[in-house]
Amino acid sequence: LVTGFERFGKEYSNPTERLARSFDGRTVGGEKIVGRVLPVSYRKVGTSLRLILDKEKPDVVVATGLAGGRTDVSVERVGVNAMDAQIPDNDGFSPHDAAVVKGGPAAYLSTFPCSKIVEDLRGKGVPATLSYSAGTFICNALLYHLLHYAQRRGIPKKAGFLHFPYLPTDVVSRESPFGMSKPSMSFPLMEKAVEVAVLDCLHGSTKSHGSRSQGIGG
Ligand code: PCA
Repeated sequence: LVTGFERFGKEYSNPTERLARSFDGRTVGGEKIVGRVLPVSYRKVGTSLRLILDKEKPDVVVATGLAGGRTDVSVERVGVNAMDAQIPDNDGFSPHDAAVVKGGPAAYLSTFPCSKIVEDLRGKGVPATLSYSAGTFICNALLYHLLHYAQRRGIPKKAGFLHFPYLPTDVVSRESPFGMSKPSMSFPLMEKAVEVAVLDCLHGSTKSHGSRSQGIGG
């Protein structure tokens, strides 16, 4: 499963909506991909995700979202049990000091191979870094819901989140106060990133751990 998000706030577009649509129905590493677009809503995102997971029962979930201003693909390592909105979500809701799941653990670690994904993305010419915060907006809430579900149901086996920079077309008219454009990434590079992440998840689940731990880098 590859998920993206609809447009939100003052953003011109959300490249991850396009990513989810573009991957829907594709085959990657011999596996069929389902692509779904999720609502930018604290109240709806968990339910929407659960409906998809119950129906599709995916082995792997690569969730994606826009993090305008970030310089490269952020491979998110952790989802925290906190909702603190800096802007209202698409329902006009701005929670503060709230839990994603009441009584849930403070945080979950992503179960996809974060470091390997970063290494492989760079190896394939896609700028990427490991990130230890997906923020406290909807993307983090989604990651938390996803890992919470996986922890309880055992599905998906591998799950994580990629945050993407703006598209080049969305920054050319978005000058910063210093006259510099915001960082951006082309859509084909974003597609490459999702593909690499999916492949790394699939390889990890089909090959023995022994062969993985002997991989280059580490
Ligand atoms: N980015 C936002 C929400 C939806 C999206 O694409 C976030 O980082 O939380």
